[in-house]
Amino acid sequence: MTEKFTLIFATNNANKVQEIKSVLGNNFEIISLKEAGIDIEIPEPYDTLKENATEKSSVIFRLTNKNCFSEDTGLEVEALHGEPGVKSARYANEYPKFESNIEKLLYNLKDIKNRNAQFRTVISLIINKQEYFFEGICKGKIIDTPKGNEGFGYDPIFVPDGSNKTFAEMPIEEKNKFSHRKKAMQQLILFLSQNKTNFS
Ligand code: ITT
Repeated sequence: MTEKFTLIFATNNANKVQEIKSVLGNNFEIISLKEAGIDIEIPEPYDTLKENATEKSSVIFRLTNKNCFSEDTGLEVEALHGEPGVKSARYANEYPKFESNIEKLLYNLKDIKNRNAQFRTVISLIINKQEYFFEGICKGKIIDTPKGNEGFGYDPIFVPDGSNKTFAEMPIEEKNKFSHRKKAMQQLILFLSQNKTNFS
């Protein structure tokens, strides 16, 4: 790995691309599906983050034959037995809309005192035709009223442990101090750095 190492990021979520690009060092380059000129909606039919991540990376690997990765993320709420979890994007209905997902979650948590939750990200990396997984978890609490305009998804109602602000009240650099996505990505970067002689 002498030059910049390039990976396609199999996602249609522009916020994820922005966050992941913000944690990359100089040795890596990420190309989003949009930047690669790939316009495809990949179904996420499985019951686990890991299987859905595999589905997204495998579809793009079959299409491009290039090294790539994807990630699937869920918000797991303790009092709701891990829901919305793998269904986070389409919790309220089939058509993902952040506001209605938040509304449904807050409704389901009405009068419930236990507000513990965690974001969990699973990355599937396909490199030299082999698949590797990386995971990142961020624990925190769900608040009653959305706060902040940054970020996406459930960010306005999630306060990570160690902060008194929601993710939506933080610029990306601050979210990265806590973020599930950053933790998973750091592992991927470490793995690539440690194995660089094996990959091209
Ligand atoms: P791709 O599958 O194209 O990557 P997606 O938005 O469908 O993008 P997921 O399947 O991983 O992504 O869906 C996870 C949903 O969970 C996402 O739509 C958000 O609502 C929420 N989510 C994921 N990461 C989040 C984060 O860092 N902060 C807040 N909400 C998040």
